[in-house]
Amino acid sequence: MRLKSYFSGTVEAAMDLARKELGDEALLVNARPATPETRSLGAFEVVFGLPDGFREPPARVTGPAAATAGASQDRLMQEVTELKRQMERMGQSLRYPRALPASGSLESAMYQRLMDADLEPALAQQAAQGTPLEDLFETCATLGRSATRTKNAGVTAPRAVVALIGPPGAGKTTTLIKLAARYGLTSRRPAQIISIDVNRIAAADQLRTLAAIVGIGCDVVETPAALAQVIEEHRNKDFVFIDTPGFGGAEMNDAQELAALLASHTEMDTHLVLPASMKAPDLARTMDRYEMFSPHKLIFTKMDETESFGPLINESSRRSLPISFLSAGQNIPDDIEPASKQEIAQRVRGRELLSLGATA
Ligand SMILES: Nc1nc2c(ncn2[C@@H]2O[C@H](COP(=O)(O)OP(=O)(O)OP(=O)(O)O)[C@@H](O)[C@H]2O)c(=O)[nH]1
Ligand SMILES: [Mg+2]
Repeated sequence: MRLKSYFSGTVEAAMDLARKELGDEALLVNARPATPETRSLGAFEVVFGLPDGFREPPARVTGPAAATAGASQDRLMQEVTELKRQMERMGQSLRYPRALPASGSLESAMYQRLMDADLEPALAQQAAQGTPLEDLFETCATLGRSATRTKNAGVTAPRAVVALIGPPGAGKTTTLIKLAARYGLTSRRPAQIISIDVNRIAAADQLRTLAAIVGIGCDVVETPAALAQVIEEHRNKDFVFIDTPGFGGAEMNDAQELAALLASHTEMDTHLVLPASMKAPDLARTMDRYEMFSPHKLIFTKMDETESFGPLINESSRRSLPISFLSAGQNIPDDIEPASKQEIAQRVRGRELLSLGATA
């Protein structure tokens, strides 16, 4: 089966366009708001699957297609990633192939509300048709890989080696201190903070100062090899928290060595820290970039700076990664909470929908 997209100002208009050109044989696999890259073609995109052997009219070369000819390798990579994402969405849509809910129905109101929360159309459709949002994603509010243990004073206890990774300014350092204070200090079990944030002296200073305030030791290392060694030196610590630098889109080459170490370390519990306030397509792209670290869990920060929480579920579902913690403010150590399915689902559904459901 091949895919073909149609763009227009409304989903209905895009569908009309597609049906006129393709007839009834083509299968609707997705309908969604256009991405920033394709928005110039229309506010909505519908994607149709064309059966093998389907003959379509000669393609018209439009703006983006023409632009692609001169695109850089980076741009090409982005397009491949976007295509991959579309294929994943198509897979979801094919598993739930019902048409969009009829307008005016409660189902349609729910669908619209969930779309407004930036939930993926395929997930919004499932939820509007009765699948609880809670069944569409995972949470796991734990620190450490459960198999890892440490021995202190003859007592064997679970050991947590936790690394926070994520884009610049996501809130990694602040979140790390909150977790160290909340889980390391209050349990009175030995903890250590390690920073591999060497390029920016000020960043290491920020962490050292915060670590001193919460009363936890802090080492600063310069290379991934040194990091591995210091983790080993602290093998008697119950908690090791590792802060890493934020790598921007153009800096991912610099991240490779660190990514390889974290991905291969058997004790490592790597949490990808992402701002909930990031635009949905940027969030998806950032997650794709950080795949090389093989993260185990997702932490969403800046929950206080957005009202659209659908992307939390989109990304957890798309990558099959559980959400571990949520941060909703700058206060250390208070503004952090273990992620709960009910809480996240309620935020995505919103209040109006709850009352709408209650009156139905
Ligand atoms: N509103 C809000 N601000 C936050 C939250 N978490 C962190 N911040 C703020 O975001 C800014 C960046 O936080 P950092 O912890 O330094 O971010 P980082 O990911 O370590 O940044 P780099 O090390 O530069 O990559 C700081 O001003 C934090 O106070 C949150 O949940 N809500
Ligand atoms: Mg930092």
